[in-house]
Order: sequence, then C-alpha cells, then structure tokens
Amino acid sequence: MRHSPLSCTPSCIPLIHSAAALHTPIATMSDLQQGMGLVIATFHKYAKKENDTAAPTISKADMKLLLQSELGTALDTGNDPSKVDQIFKDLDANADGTIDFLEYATMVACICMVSNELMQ
Ligand SMILES: [Ca+2]
Repeated sequence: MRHSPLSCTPSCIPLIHSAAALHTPIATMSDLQQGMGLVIATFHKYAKKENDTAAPTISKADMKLLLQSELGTALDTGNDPSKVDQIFKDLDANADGTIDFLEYATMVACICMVSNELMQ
C-alpha cells in the first residue's frame, strides 16, 4: 500500500500515449504539459540517488534549499528553521528522512489546492 493519498489511477494511465509523448519539444507542449515538465524537472534538480539502483530522493538539506529557492515567496517560513523542519516532517510520509517523488508530488498538489482556494 502506498503511503500517500495520491496515486496514479488506472484510468489516467491511458492518457499518456507513450514515453515519446513525454519528450515532446517544449514549444509544442500545452501550458499544462509544460507545467508538469517543470514540476518533474524541479524534483530532479534537487534529487540525488543513493546508488545506481535507488530511486532519486531529496535530502533534508536539499529540500530546505528547494523550499527557499523555489517557493520562498509562496511559503511564509520567514527563514525560521523550525517551520522548514515541520514542513519536511509533514512531507516525509514514510519517515525515511528523504523526500521521494510521490511525497514531492503530494506537496505540489497541496500547494496547488491551497493556491486555487486563495484565487477564488
Ligand atoms: Ca520519505
């Protein structure tokens, strides 16, 4: 069982026609495709692999850097280390000390949901 409420349901998988669709030139992508590509690229900008077979994850130090560099104006941490620590603890759903893609995607989805509410 996954450790997050987010999952890729079988009904959404056919929407991705092929792996080639993920490598579409950015100029021909829709706004949503470009946004998803940026979300994925941002994860990999900060993620590292423990070894060749491990999935990339973001360390606590790199997650702090991501939060400050990529979301500094959106998150009101006020450079308070305890707030960043609490965010990391909340994101690390499986408590392994790193942020995997699912945990990162959950954060992005939650921020989108809150932003949507604020924009109403
Ligand atoms: Ca984790």
